[in-house]
Parts: sequence; structure tokens; C-alpha cells
Amino acid sequence: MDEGRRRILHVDLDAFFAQVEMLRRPALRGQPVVIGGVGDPTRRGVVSTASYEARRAGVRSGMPLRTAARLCPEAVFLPVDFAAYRAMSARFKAILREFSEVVEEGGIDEAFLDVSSSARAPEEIAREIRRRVRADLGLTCSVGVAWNKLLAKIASDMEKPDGLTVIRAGDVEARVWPLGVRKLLGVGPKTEERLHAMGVRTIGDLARVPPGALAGEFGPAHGAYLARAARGVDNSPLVTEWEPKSMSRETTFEHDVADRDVVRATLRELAEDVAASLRKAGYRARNVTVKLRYADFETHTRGTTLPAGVDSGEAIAEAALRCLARFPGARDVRLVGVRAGRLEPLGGGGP
Ligand code: TTP
Ligand code: MG
Repeated sequence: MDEGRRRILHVDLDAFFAQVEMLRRPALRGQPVVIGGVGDPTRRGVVSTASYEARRAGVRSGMPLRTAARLCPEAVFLPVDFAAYRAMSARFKAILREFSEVVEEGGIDEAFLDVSSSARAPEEIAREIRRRVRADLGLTCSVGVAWNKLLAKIASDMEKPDGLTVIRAGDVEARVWPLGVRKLLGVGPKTEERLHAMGVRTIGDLARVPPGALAGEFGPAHGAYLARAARGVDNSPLVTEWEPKSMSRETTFEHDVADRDVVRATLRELAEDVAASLRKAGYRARNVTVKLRYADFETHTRGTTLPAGVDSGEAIAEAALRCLARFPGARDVRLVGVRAGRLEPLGGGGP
């Protein structure tokens, strides 16, 4: 490895909720297991996660439980037990903190560690973390090692489950460029769609687009970010305090939009993304706010407070659509955003 002195690890538990359930029910090991909602595929709810056996049948996080049952009828369905996952997450994070003082908690089952100041090789630290997580918690994780967060996160995903992947200087072209653009931090479904429309499918394709063209398409800040990210360049520091106040998504339309049906459909998609982030981090939101920026850049928000915390795309979309109805109509919209606020942690602390 090279590119300066930074040594960053990204550690991510494999099929986290499913592994916790398998610890309690060893008979489930090796079986297709789907965690989500109340654990009944005939009732409403989406897949939180699925064991790798169920993934082989096409089951994915975020799809309706009903769809999962159709794809994988033999799967065992279980309800989400957030208190158990949160307790396991705390033990996992405590292990990681033994290996570095600089830890960024990326979510319930993942973290970045800066091990630059350690005398030991980062691969060796990664191996020991994997041993400890297995011995103390009975869980497998995947670890990525690189010289920045962007590449460490890509690396941890490359050989899942139970993988250890090191990206070294000179590896970016051969190992990162063939991957789809969606693997880059900050490339969501909207950006991916726009890149596909430009004929850019892999990270390598993106690296070959002149940075000026990306700035023209995505604006100077995001364009420059994409150009650097495609080359594996990322100097962002670890963020060591992590307690979110809100989670939000927004998108700028390629052309200003007058049609409220288009704005509504976009709000629904953004609400789904926000809801997935909430569920992943283990929060419910008591407040939903919609932001509209008009063609003349004037920006307004409308928010609503909910009687109880929500974390489903449907509930957030419904609140967002009620907010949308309170904006004066008939103006061209340039940007739309959804924010979930007043977050309440699940399973401890919250209701
Ligand atoms: P991930 O790390 O994205 O997924 P995973 O650990 O289940 O599988 P892997 O890392 O091996 O690909 O998310 C961690 C947990 O967060 C996951 O077990 C369940 C929860 N989660 C949701 O509840 N909803 C979601 O949409 C996602 C992506 C995750
Ligand atoms: Mg995981």
C-alpha cells in the first residue's frame, strides 16, 4: 500500500441481523433466512436483510417481504429485534475501539478505523479484528484495507462474506475500475441513472470522462468529487462523533419540472432512500420536511410532526406528500429534498 501514510480499515459485519438470529437459533445456519417487519411475509413490510443463502435466490434489503417469499419460498422469515442488534453492535464497536482511538461509526454494523499510527501492518490488525469478532461474538465480518475511506469501504465489499481485501497503490485500475459506479460513496440511484444515460457504467468509465464534462453535468462540487473518487482520491478525515440529528436526500432535476406528478414520484423515491438509511442506522423519525428549490433558486421548506416515529418509505412518503400539498403550486421546481428529523433510536433510549 502507499499514497502517503494513511492506513484505513473498513469493517462491516456480514448479513448482520441474520447472523444475530442464527446465533440464537443455530438450526438456521446454512439456511435461507429473511429478517424484516413482523416476520410474516403475508403482512406488510420490507426485507431488512437476508442470509447469503436467501440472497442467492435474489432476495435483497428493501424489497417487500411478499416478493422475498415468492423468490425464496423455503426461506425462514423472522421479525426485526432491534434491541438485540443494538446490544450486539455495542459489543462489536467496543472490540474495534481496542484497535484504534480513531473510529468512525458508519452505521449499526460498520466502522472505519484509522490505524496509521500503529507500528503493526494494517493487514495484521485486520486479521486480528476478524479473529476477535469471531471468537468473542461468534460473527463473521469483512474488512477492507486501503489508504483512504473511499477505497477501504469498496474493499470491504469486494470479498463478502468473511473477506479480507487489501487495495494497494497501483491496484485501482485493475480492481476498482471494473466495478459499477454505484459502488462509489456518494453515487446513489439518481446519480447512477444520470451516469448510465451518459454511457458511464463502471468506475473506469467515469475516470475517463473529462473532469470538465462532469462539472458541467453535476455542478462544480459534485463533478469534482466524482472525478477524484473515480481515481481513488479521497482525503476526507474520519468523523469520530456520530449521533445523527437528521437524515436527508435531495435531488436536482436535469430540467426544471412543472409537473407535480413528477415531483411527487421523486419525493416517493427520496422517501424510500431516507427510510432505508433510518432502518439501517436504527432510528425512527418524528418529523418529515420537504424542501423545494424553484427555477429562480428561491428555496422553501414545509415540515410536519408525526404522532409516532416512522421508518417506512411509505409513511415518510405520505408525510412528505402532505407537506408538498402545502406549497403554492404552479412554479417550476429545480430541486426537491426530503429530510427525516427528530430521530429516536430503536431498542434502547427510544420508545
Ligand atoms: P448492511 O451492512 O448493508 O447489510 P448486511 O450486514 O445485512 O449484509 P452485508 O454487509 O453482508 O452485505 O446493513 C446492516 C444491517 O442494517 C442489516 O443487517 C439490516 C439493516 N438494514 C436494514 O434494516 N434495511 C436496509 O435497507 C439495509 C441496507 C440494511
Ligand atoms: Mg453488513
